[in-house]
Amino acid sequence: MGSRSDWETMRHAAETLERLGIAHETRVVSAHRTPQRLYDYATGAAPRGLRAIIAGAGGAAHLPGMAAAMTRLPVLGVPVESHALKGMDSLLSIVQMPAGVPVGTLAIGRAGAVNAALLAAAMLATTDEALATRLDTFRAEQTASVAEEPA
Ligand code: RP5
Repeated sequence: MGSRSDWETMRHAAETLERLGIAHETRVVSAHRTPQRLYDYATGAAPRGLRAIIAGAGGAAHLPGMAAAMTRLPVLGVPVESHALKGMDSLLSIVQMPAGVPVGTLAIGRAGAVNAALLAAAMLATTDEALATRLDTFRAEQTASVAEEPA
């Protein structure tokens, strides 16, 4: 994530990965304030054995796109809700990548953070049967938890 202030949103991605038993790490890496840290993180991600990157940022949210430019790993971008523009700035900054360097962009805020984790899980599950089973269980439990009446 681009800032510690993004954690309130991005913790939902971490919690979802935790629930699915997916090993992960959480880091603050700012495209603007710590560009060398971003370079080191993105270029080192694949050699270290990471399989995907979930990048959350707000405002002029360059983090996901810059990370994607420096790694062949799939990058999932989460637009963090900003105060001034409610995350529309974050969303448009992340989603409008020019052809050639994709960022899989999720919804603004908590829903995007949760779904980034679930999408990463779905990708990893294509080559991990145990994870596929855990993901199926998660989906079944979610379905079972939906009430038929509002109250
Ligand atoms: C972005 O600027 C971060 O991703 C964060 O969403 C936003 C504000 O950062 P702080 O000023 O709260 O550190 O780079």
